Amino acid sequence: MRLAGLALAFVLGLSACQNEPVASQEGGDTGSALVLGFSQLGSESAWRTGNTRSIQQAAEKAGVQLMFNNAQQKQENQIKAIRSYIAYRVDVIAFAPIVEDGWDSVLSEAKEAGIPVLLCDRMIETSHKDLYAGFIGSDFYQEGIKAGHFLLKKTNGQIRNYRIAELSGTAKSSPMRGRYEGFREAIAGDRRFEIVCSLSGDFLRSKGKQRMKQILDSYGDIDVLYSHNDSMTLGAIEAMEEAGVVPGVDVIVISVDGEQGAIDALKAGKINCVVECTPLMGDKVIDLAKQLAAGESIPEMSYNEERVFSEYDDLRDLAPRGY
Ligand code: GZL
Repeated sequence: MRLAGLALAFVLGLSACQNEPVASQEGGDTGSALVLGFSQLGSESAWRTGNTRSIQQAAEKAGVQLMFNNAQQKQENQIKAIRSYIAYRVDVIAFAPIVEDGWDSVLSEAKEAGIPVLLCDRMIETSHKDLYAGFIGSDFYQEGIKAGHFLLKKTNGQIRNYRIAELSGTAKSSPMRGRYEGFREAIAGDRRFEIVCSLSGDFLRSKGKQRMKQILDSYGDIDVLYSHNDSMTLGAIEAMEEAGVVPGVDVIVISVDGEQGAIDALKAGKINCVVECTPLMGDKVIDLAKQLAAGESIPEMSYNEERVFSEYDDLRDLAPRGY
């Protein structure tokens, strides 16, 4: 049956370069192995490549046949990949939705095909909660709250104004929205703070650098940078240093993810706070997929345990981050 499904997938006109699902296990009898179709949104950051590695390694370890597709930051590629997994009749579909909207149609097709769907990393907006079985990832709103709470701690007792620049993540994505809203909630009512600009860096290091240059050129003195991910932060640090601005000293720098590069910058005093958002959820994804394949229900929302790293911590013994 699956071979026919695969042939159908090719008839659907999937271009081999972008959307052909790639089975991560060579040969062998896959009759017994759980087949998981995974649509990854891209490879835009160290976080994302760490997330992909975690899922692939967990599948390998568990003997799960993983069909994997990198959508290269395009929703239409994710939708094509999900349709190919439906045609192939995988046991479970999992994906990291690049944006919140536009999934109802393809997820209705998965439901009609009787294939359970697991949301990984990012959330979707839908009025039809029955279109997915559950979510595994982070609470982005709490990440924003944690970033704001650090800023309150860092500036405690200071009677002065603070001009804040924000580098936001991919527009219309759930991490961007949660981090945006949570941060504002945490500092609401404190009249010392003014968010003077919020520019999208799309979670990309190159755009983070470009936007920081724009901010330094166009918005005058900045006292705080709040950046939605470490990749953009590391780009922004380059821009600050090229402009003679000392990150972590002239500008309070608050970032999210916890990738090794950012922790190294934190230890070097160039970042003041890194809110952890772990990509290393592969084992949980595989466990949840196995439960779904066995016909079991799973929690609607499963959240990863995460912490905050800051200049107030002794990080000398912190284990390598793995992403
Ligand atoms: C958050 C994840 C975000 C990371 C970025 O769970 O979706 O996408 O914060 C990544 O680094 O690009």
